[in-house]
Amino acid sequence: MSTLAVQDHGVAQGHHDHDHGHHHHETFLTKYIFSQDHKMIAKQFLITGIIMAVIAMMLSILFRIQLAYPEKAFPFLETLLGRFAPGGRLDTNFYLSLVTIHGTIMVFFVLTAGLSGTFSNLLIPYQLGARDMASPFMNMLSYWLFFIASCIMLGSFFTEKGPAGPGWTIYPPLSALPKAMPGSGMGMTLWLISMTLFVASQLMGGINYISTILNMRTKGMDLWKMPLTIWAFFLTAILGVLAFPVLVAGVVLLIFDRSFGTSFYLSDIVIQNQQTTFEGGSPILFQHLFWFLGHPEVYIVIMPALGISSEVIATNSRKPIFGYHAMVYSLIGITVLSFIVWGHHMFVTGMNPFLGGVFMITTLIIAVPSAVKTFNYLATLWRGNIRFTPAMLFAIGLVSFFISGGITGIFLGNAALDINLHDTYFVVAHFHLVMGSAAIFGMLAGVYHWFPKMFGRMMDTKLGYLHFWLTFIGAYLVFFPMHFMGLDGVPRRYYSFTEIESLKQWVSVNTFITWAAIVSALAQVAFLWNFFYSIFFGEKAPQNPWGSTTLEWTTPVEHIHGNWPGEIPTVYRWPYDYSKPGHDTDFIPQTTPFSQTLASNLPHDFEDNPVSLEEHKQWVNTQRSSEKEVK
Ligand code: HEM
Ligand SMILES: [Cu+2]
Repeated sequence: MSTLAVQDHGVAQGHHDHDHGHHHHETFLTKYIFSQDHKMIAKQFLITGIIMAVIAMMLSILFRIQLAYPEKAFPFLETLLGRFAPGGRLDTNFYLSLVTIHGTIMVFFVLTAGLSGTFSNLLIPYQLGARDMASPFMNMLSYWLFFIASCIMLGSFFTEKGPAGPGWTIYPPLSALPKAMPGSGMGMTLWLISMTLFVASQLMGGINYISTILNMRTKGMDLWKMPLTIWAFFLTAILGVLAFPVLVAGVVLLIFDRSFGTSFYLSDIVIQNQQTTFEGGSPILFQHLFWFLGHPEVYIVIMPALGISSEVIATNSRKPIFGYHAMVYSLIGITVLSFIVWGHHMFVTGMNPFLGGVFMITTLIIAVPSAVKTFNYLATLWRGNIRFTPAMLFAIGLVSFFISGGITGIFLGNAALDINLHDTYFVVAHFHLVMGSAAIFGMLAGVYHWFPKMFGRMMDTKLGYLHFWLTFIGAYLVFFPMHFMGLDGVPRRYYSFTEIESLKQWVSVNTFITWAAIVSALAQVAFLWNFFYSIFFGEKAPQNPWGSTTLEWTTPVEHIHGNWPGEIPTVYRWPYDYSKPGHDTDFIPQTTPFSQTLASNLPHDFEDNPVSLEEHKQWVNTQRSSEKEVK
């Protein structure tokens, strides 16, 4: 089967594997630090991601204080931040740096690396029946590049003028002219270095995921038997591998403009009455390159979360996922379409209206597969035998945010409306619901669901409920009012808008939002406590706590090298055989052969096996007639 055996790792891949060739002498360093084991790398991504999320959240609280009390001084801010908050008020430029680093960390370091890195690493080998990634060594390298990139990004806080300030989209000219603002100097340079390493890490991860999925599936695991999580990670990896290099290309040209006097993005700029030497470049070129990554990026963030929620919702509704094939095709549709919609971020750049029209149509079309997915979630929940585990609540929360944030996307996709709403808080509200909240909820659903698999222990359910309700209500209280501010024209990225008379009335709403944000931030303490406490002291987990059908729950609770002690199990059926009448448990694992029970939800499972398809049909008929007799 697999030609891509993991030779460098000493693990025989495939189903006829013998005892491992040699033993590994594991030291602390090879086990916890430079581990090449996908399960350990998943934990490394998760814990780094959680730390970055806490930092980014605290940054948002800092700038929210400024928005809530625009004229007030808080001495503790000066104690905390020193020269960045002279007299207890945030420095204006530092405010922009905070917004920039908050956005950068959340989008890239938490939701791209933290979410995708954790669950792709954990689940791809587990759910496909592989002993590890195609290249465990490259996998390790991918984590360490990510780690170094994180350190450099955070390190920029210790430069003289502070971190990058042009926003997470780093538009020129602010990003291209080192003298433009304090955040255009050293901090900007570190941002560019950090992101280049970050992209290298993403490419190593992505190529590994793709080749593992294509080459290392166990016997019987054809593409149509893969769980939807794997489909989502697969398509996400393809998106990343195709889109991220374009960002690097854009960044390299930006470095040339900054340091070597080229004019890719700049032309005819006068600084303090002095004509610069730039001519002929265009900042719009940068926007094209940026958003060619930037738009797929929002799907890189949301697709793994959607995959995770499919899994969690089907398991906890005890029902076969509704429309499995439709779910896969809509993921494929989103993947393809997301490359031809980037221009909707540039409606106000003066693009030719015909071109704007094209981007508008493609953007609105992408709402169709998204709506299909939403419909499938709701249909799966419909009349399910729902178990409200914390993971399930977070998955349902995702569906809620995906709907309420997605609807405003339809408004923004219309060029005529976007021209008014662009760069207002309406946009901030939209992307925080659909990307920020929905994706974070998907990640949390995944953490609660697979915690027993990762750490062999259970998390506390009551704390999980507390965490869910405070965060769910908190997120709506924070982001919902922002729509109305946006409709009234409150601009984003403004340190203080109170000089504009008509906008003063929004200060009280801002104060409300800030307090809601502080409460939601405090709610995360319940999660952090639960998470770190349960790693060491949680109740011991059973092998298959949620009654799931997928392969990862057939491995021992204690992690072992190579995942399965003996042979890798063979797969016979799709992953959503829940609640089949006539079977004594309400789930049939993928490893149960048809000779033991012929129940399957997909006739497709019997492809290449006409005999068992015939038997299956007879079996279904006997089931039906015996059901009728009972009635
Ligand atoms: C505690 C929760 C959060 C709060 C209170 C919050 C609040 C904010 C606010 C007020 C802004 C600045 C808007 C402006 O002035 O333009 C902002 C920017 C941003 N946030 Fe959040 N946010 C939170 C969580 C998240 C999450 C989970 C994400 C992940 C997607 C995220 C991504 C961003 C991005 C991309 C920006 C734009 C940065 C820029 O303009 O360059 N935020 N956030
Ligand atoms: Cu977009």
